[in-house]
Amino acid sequence: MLSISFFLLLGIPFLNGFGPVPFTVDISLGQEDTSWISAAAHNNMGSYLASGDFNGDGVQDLLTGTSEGPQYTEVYVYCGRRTIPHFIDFQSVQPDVMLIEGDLGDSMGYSVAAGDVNGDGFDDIIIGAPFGCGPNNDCSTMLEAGEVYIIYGSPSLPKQIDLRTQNPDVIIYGPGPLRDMGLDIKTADTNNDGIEDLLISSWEKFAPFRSLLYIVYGSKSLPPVTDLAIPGTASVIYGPADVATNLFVIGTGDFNGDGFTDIFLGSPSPTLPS
Ligand SMILES: [Ca+2]
Ligand SMILES: [Ca+2]
Ligand SMILES: [Ca+2]
Ligand SMILES: [Ca+2]
Repeated sequence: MLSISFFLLLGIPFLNGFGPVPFTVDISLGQEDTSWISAAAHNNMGSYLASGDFNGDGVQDLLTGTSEGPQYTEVYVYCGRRTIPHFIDFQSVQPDVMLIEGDLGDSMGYSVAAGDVNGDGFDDIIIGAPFGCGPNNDCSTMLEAGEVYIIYGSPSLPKQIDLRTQNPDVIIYGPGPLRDMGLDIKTADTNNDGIEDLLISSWEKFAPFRSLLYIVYGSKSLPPVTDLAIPGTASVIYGPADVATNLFVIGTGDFNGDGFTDIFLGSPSPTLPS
């Protein structure tokens, strides 16, 4: 069975943080600090990663999706700790792992992001499901509308959340069918209010085939449901009318020194979920 692995090198307190320089690590010889293997074949685990301190213990945690699960889609949160095993097989129940499950066909976990979007000091778990079918899960009218879920960080994160039966803390719906809202998600404080905002890539997969970026502003009082079909719920940046162009945030920072975070948009042309 072909599964996808990824590898983590842990910095150690020496010169550049990794060890004596120059150094050599050969993953084919198992010299990485830890490697993780996915729960099932062909589920794209590790294609998107994000990190943040979701449980507020001062140690960074890892968030990764598996957008092509055999039965449904899954997202894993690995809560960082001082001693990480050399090998983690996600096919079995693991300590320090939180499992989030979603609807079959939604490609939940195709994108993931981390950021403190409610300003409580805990990084939040942000998950894109670009093939989600909207508020009533009606794929006959809202096919590929796209959904984004937020689960607030907390010292008491549950071991498992099943989004087929449980609501996240916040859900954002795409404004209509064929949008793939949530194709890519980044976070940055773009309006300088001290709370990180959501930068969500989307499409209009109908003439003239535009790519879009939604900015949903973080807030201490985010509503549990945001429907982007309602005008005024988000800022919108439209990309060029070009079916081949994605509008992804490829970098953020204050590049003109005015104290406000700026956004670099690019078109990395990733493979769309199928
Ligand atoms: Ca942590
Ligand atoms: Ca938070
Ligand atoms: Ca903000
Ligand atoms: Ca700026």
